[in-house]
Amino acid sequence: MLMQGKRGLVVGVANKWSIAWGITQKLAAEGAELALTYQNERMGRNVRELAETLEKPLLIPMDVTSDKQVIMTFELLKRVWGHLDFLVHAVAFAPREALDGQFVATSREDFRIAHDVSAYSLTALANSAQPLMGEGGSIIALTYLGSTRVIPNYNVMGVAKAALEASVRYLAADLGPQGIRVNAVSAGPIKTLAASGIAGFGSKMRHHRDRAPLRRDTETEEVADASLFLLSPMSRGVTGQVLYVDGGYCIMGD
Ligand code: NAD
Ligand code: 0WE
Repeated sequence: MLMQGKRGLVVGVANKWSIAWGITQKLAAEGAELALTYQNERMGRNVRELAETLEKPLLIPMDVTSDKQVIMTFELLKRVWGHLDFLVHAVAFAPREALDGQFVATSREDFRIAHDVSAYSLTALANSAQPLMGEGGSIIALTYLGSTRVIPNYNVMGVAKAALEASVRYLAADLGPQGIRVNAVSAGPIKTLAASGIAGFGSKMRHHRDRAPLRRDTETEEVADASLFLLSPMSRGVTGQVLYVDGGYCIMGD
């Protein structure tokens, strides 16, 4: 029971395939008390159904691009819990047209949206969480190798993930003196809602499976286990890091 007596917020559950849902289930199994946010009412229906399997979860609507909704979420957490131990950021979005063709053609507006949703949101959430994490806490964000390597079609999302990973380091430096750790988990490709409809995703998965030292797909459950490590006291000496959970794919040169 690694998370017994701990309370945390998970942002990014859309459905049962969501990496955030895999993390939620691990945290619940280790005794954590959980709050989940959902992007909008459409997602809310799924999330409410999934949350029926959890013990007294808090369910809160929050679009991360709305300062007002972010503030309202943390006001509610302060009122009901008064304290927060951990935060999971598992949110990414770029307009569909930006994830196709050349990165060089990215519009100003698509660049702005990708960075607002996928990168700035971590800082907004961390700043709101900070006062609730009195005696320390742990924050993680989900990222992808496209931040440091050119992955065809990942395009502006790769640039946003680079900003997200740099944000993890700056946040770790700012919040470290208060005992708050900030890390990222870089997952290999997994078939989730965010991956559906991405041209050639199947071949991306095959390419990964063929080259990764472990010669298999990345599983949500192993991403969740690494997340649990970073959220628990087991990782108390670790902050500002990107932990790759990709079967070793990122070490290969070809
Ligand atoms: P997912 O579609 O289940 O999760 C993405 C979530 O982002 C959804 O819950 C969606 O509601 C939320 N979201 C998007 N815009 C939002 C907004 N404006 N406000 C609030 N929420 C918003 O897909 P996933 O694959 O589980 O993605 C979770 C995280 O994992 C993302 O950061 C993604 O980049 C990362 N990741 C995914 C993979 C993969 O291959 N699936 C690999 C590495 C990293
Ligand atoms: O971060 C992601 C995907 C995030 C994502 C997905 C979508 C699809 C629907 C962001 N925005 C949107 N916008 C939409 O309209 N991943 C790590 C999964 C992913 O996406 C890829 C990948 C991988 C891996 C896109 C191209 C190449 C590889």
